[in-house]
Amino acid sequence: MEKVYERSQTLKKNPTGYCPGCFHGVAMKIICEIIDEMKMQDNTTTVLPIGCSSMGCFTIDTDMVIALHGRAPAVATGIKRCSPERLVYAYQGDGDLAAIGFSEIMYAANRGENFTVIFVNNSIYGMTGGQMAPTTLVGQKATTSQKGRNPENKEGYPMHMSELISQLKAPVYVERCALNSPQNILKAKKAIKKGFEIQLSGKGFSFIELLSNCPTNWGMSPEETLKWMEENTMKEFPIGVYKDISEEVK
Ligand SMILES: Cc1ncc(C[n+]2csc(CCOP(=O)(O)OP(=O)(O)O)c2C)c(N)n1
Ligand code: SF4
Ligand SMILES: [Mg+2]
Repeated sequence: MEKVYERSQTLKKNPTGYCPGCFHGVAMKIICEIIDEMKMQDNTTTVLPIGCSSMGCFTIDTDMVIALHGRAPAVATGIKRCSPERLVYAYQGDGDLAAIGFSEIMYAANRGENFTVIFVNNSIYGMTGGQMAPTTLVGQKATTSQKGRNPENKEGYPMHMSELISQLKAPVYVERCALNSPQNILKAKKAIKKGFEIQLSGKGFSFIELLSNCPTNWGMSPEETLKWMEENTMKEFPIGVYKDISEEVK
């Protein structure tokens, strides 16, 4: 049999709203491929947040809700509890999830809600023009920290969401992946699919962090972001499985 590389059915035919070289488009493409492979297009609800993620409404062709800033886990909780047979996932940026929505994500994870969160960490507020996020690296420049994030200036340190969530008892599966190379994109695809499968077998909360880029607000070409991610982001945020109790949970 001949293998054909086709456009995913769940991927809308519109141009995306993303800047050239932005990995939001890559993340959404692999999510759409997984939904196709699992034959779940008609039974999936995507919960988008505020941020560049919200432009997923031009890209992902499933049922969809755009939640208020940070509130995607609360909205996903309601949808999943009312429709337990649906595949429900929240797709959130780092400003959305780790700043304004910190409480929502921690409590949804701690309750062990049976849905999946895909956390796109580009270490900056992309949509609003490059302000410092909780995940901004020490020394990384942002419009609100023009000399670079400085903990000595009471700007704090990067927050590690996968590590924090994996300390809780209820979450079943927590993995951090990166979108900076074809190998890592394939690993990310495997991780998201595993999270979705855990959810569909009723086992509980899964959280997949995707290290991403923002060429526009990092002030780099897409190629330069690849090197920068490898030398900086991935050193601060090591990729790997932080928790997996999916074999033990009934
Ligand atoms: C209640 C509220 N506060 C602030 C904003 C402004 N705002 C829109 S997007 C955003 C940050 C998004 O950053 P992130 O979640 O990292 O997403 P990215 O765009 O980087 O993917 C902010 C602060 C808003 N829309 N609503
Ligand atoms: S502003 Fe950044 S995160 Fe948003 S679409 Fe452009 S490159 Fe992507
Ligand atoms: Mg961001």
